[in-house]
Amino acid sequence: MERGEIGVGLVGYKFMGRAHSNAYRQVASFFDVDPAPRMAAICGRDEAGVKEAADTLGWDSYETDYHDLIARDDIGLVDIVTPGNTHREIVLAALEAGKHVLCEKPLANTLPEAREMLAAARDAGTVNMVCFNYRRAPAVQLARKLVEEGRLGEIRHWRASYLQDFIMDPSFPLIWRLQKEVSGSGALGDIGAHIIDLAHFVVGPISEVTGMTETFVKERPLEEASAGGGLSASGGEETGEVTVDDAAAFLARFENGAIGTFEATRFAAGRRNQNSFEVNGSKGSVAFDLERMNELEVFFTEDEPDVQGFRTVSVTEPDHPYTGAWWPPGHILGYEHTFVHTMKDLMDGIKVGKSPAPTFEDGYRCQAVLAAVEQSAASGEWTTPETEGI
Ligand code: SOE
Repeated sequence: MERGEIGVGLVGYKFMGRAHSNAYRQVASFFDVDPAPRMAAICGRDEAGVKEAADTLGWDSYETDYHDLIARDDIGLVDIVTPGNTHREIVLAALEAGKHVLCEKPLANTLPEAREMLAAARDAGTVNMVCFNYRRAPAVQLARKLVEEGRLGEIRHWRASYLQDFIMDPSFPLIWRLQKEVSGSGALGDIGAHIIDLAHFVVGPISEVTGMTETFVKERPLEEASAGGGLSASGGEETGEVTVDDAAAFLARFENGAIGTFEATRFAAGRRNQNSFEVNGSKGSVAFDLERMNELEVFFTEDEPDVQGFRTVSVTEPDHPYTGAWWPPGHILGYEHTFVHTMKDLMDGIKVGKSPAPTFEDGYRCQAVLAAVEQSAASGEWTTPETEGI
């Protein structure tokens, strides 16, 4: 049967642009999606850069102004992978134009922006989704299944950390991720958002938080200075203030009575991208580690005493979500597959006109926790995430 297709316009072409482009290229080859994505145009302000990206990443054309991309009748889905300070304007324009929208995480730089974007998405009635890709690692899906089926019993603990180390060197330049007006926050909103979304996915809503943030390196070379360009009048290298957190840690209470600990840092020497969590329940535990993303550690109190202990489930059997579309058991998947799975579910959502989770409402819930952690870090008080507008 001839399957339909939907024109995709991707705004942004760096790291997430490459990950999303790869997913659009792959999804229809491995999943029976209808519509299938047609890679109509990629957009970026630097013409040389976006032209090269179009050529190397497989896009039919390119645009240098997102307004032109959104105005195109051959584009039905707009995907936003730009820095957080542009999410709101691009999403609102795409929704206004009646497009389906996928937005990278976190949804916005502030809670009011996220609330406005959620309301606009509801008014638009098109499909909306936030790219919290780690939900779609098969082992994360299994963790949620075990919790949802009650096989871990009453959930008592959620324990998560997302550890990176790429900015530990004080000479690392003041990139956009370290400027609050562009990125909204630092490790908290970038990688902390992932473990908040995973907590919502696996355990459920968070009712209150208390947290702290820290900025270890407070001044960094400006990017041009770092590239050997600008020098200050005094002959010293030009520097700028880091206006975001380098690390965040917070406690949480969940609505279901569980308690949570969260840590997000870019100063965990040796941890390149370690996103991990553990859930402890009255009947067992599960533990996930992105560095071993095809495995889930499980423990069940009901196992016979002589064989009780954590064991490793290889989550590659065909009856897990997504795995059967790829390779035989034991042939493992990678980081990029979580984006292909995201696009598969997005295409399925567009087919039936239903926004696949995580939707903009999930994105708003995450933004509310981020805002509550920042508020708590400033006040030293337990803080309840805002739910107005949900
Ligand atoms: C940088 O911290 C980053 O690219 C995040 O922005 C992504 O969401 C994460 O998947 C990998 O690291």
